[in-house]
Amino acid sequence: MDANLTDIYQAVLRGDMNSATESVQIALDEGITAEVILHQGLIPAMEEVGRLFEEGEYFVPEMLISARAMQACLGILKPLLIDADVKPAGKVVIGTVKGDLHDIGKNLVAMMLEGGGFEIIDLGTDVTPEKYIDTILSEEVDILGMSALLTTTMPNMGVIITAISEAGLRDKVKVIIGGAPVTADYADQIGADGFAPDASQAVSLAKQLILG
Ligand code: B1M
Repeated sequence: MDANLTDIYQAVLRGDMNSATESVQIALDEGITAEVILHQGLIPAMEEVGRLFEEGEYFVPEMLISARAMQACLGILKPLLIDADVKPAGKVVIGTVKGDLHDIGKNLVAMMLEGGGFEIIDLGTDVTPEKYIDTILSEEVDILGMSALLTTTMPNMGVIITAISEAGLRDKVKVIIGGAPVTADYADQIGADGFAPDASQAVSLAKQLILG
């Protein structure tokens, strides 16, 4: 791995926000692209944080400070991942489902969708079915995007789809879902229109659903 990417990886792993953001800036100055920094530095670091948590070496505070470091780095990369000249492809309401506070992946998906020309309404985390319904009613939404990182909150995706169906809104929006425990089979099972394993495939999926 390039030394700059190793520095970024290590800094996120340590939860050292200042060092992580400095290393990202140095990497950019040296010509490493935002995509490479994301996929070869930041995302692998968060995967390692998850592994260390599973093994009992990291606890919630360590996960939290690593997440803060990652978010700060994403703040620097955001303008570079978004192409401002793209015409609006549609409107997406996105959120992390009720009971779930993980938002790094959701933020990344929102960022890449914005980069792909979609207008984004980000409802944040711990989003209730009512909040989704209110947004579909008040905005011309084309796509409803849901993220879940916990096996315990994943079923809330199905609850939300049932709620929008009962509100008579299911035909108004395409539903896309994702998050570490989510699968294409699960998307079929709960009646979503599609699943994406990562942020760039979420953009292709959204475009395919809207533009055909
Ligand atoms: Co938590 N956590 N966490 N955590 N956390 C996981 C998810 C876990 C797998 C760690 C582990 O055990 N290995 C585990 C879940 C186990 C399970 O359910 N089977 C876990 C746990 C247990 C918990 C707590 C319960 C811990 C506790 O309190 N005892 C707790 C729950 C809190 C809650 O939500 N109610 C908790 C808390 C936290 C923090 C707050 C400390 C922090 C989150 C901070 C934040 O998000 N602001 C945190 C973190 C950082 C993680 C890990 C380490 C990293 C998650 C992450 O950001 N990944 C995670 C371990 C892991 O995932 N390996 C873990 C990077 C991100 C870019 O990837 O989110 O997968 P991801 O998103 C990807 C794709 O999934 C996809 O695209 C993204 C970009 O490529 N995608 C979509 C995501 N959403 C999509 C939506 C789409 C399409 C694609 O369409 C709309």
